[in-house]
Amino acid sequence: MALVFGAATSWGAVQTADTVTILKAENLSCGSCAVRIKKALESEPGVTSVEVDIDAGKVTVSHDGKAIQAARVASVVTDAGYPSTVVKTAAKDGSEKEVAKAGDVKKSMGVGCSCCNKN
Ligand SMILES: [Cu+2]
Repeated sequence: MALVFGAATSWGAVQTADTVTILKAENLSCGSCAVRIKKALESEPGVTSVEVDIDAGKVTVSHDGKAIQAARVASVVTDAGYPSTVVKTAAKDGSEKEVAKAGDVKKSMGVGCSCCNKN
């Protein structure tokens, strides 16, 4: 079990970030969107780091594949107001895992930040 630092989790348990999941998120257009997504994900047990690319609408999440699965990662971001689908989820050792399709992504328009909702 590897110790992974850099997580903004407060509960302090040891987590293994053995999985990287890439999401495509909609409605992502400014820095506060990125912060919102990071906060939502980092409060989930098992998530160790979150990278948000606003221009690409891409969210890269390192997480413990057992503690939280890709579909759950996508639904957390969706619930935060950014409808998301799993683009890819893979073990960090390079072996591909089956991509979990977040088939039940629900549209939650109008929940994003005010700057996004302007356009
Ligand atoms: Cu925004």
